[in-house]
Amino acid sequence: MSDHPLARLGWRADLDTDLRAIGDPELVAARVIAVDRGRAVVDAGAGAWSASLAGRLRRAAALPATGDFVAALPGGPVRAVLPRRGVIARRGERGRPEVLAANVDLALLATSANRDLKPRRLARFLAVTARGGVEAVVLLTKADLTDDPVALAAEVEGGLDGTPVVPVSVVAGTGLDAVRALLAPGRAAVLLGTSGVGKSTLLNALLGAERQATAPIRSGDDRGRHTTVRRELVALPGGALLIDTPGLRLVAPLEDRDEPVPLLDKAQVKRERRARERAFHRDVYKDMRTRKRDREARDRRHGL
Ligand SMILES: Nc1nc2c(ncn2[C@@H]2O[C@H](COP(=O)(O)OP(=O)(O)O)[C@@H](O)[C@H]2O)c(=O)[nH]1
Ligand SMILES: [Mg+2]
Repeated sequence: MSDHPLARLGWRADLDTDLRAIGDPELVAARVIAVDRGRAVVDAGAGAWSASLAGRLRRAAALPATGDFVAALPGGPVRAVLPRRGVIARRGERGRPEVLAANVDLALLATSANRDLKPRRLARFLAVTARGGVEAVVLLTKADLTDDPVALAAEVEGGLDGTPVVPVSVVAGTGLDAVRALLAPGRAAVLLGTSGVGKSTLLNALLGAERQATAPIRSGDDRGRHTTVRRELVALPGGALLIDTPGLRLVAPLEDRDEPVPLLDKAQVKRERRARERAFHRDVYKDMRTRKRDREARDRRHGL
């Protein structure tokens, strides 16, 4: 790992350029650990502070999300959000994208083996991850509550078009190594799934500490109680980063006609525009060459 102060929190070297491009030497890079009522808890590598947000960041799409890399004054406000790679965004009010987590490499879609298992909900989560450019793995949690979790996992996987399904039980201590194997130092994963499926319990198990509050699900309707109230990024002992989230019962993927997910990556937009222009010019030249060939063939036919 590099000796960048944010290396432990997953800093990407390509962001150095974006930070410098802002042109303010007083700004430092920091990572958003959590978002709290219009403020962001950020860490530049030496401990977290609660930062206010520069005015122009308060618009929904530009609002820093957990996992964002930002430019901030040390101990002070967040001035800019750096380009994102891999986002979890849902369709908010009036079809506007709401970013829930940014710079995530992997989404762990938790669905419990008892009564939470709903293929349509999984499909919606998978639409969200696909749109955000995030790889996904389904975790079949509370595997101890079913007789044959491996068969159930295989059955779910069969309906999923290539997304792996991993059975895991914190109670029985099974599948945890398989989950650890999906995580890598400096890479961020996000736990998604409805409330009560065991996300925080899993995070605590991976952390080896009772950090996140967990709560028994309500008897009767099997739903969780939203014990986890904010999206929070936690560093695990192996160096991987994991974002716990509250339940997302009504997650709606963005649709084609919605505003694009705010990746804020101007370089990417520019690259795509250049590629389109090049393709256009290629077509123009191809057209010119074809016409020239046709003209020459015609001239030859006419013996010129
Ligand atoms: N049987 C069983 N229960 C679990 C397991 N993991 C979590 N739970 C229980 O499920 C309930 C909800 O867990 P929690 O982690 O708060 O769910 P979250 O809302 O997704 O974060 C708690 O009562 C946990 O003890 C598991 O592997 N097996
Ligand atoms: Mg929770």
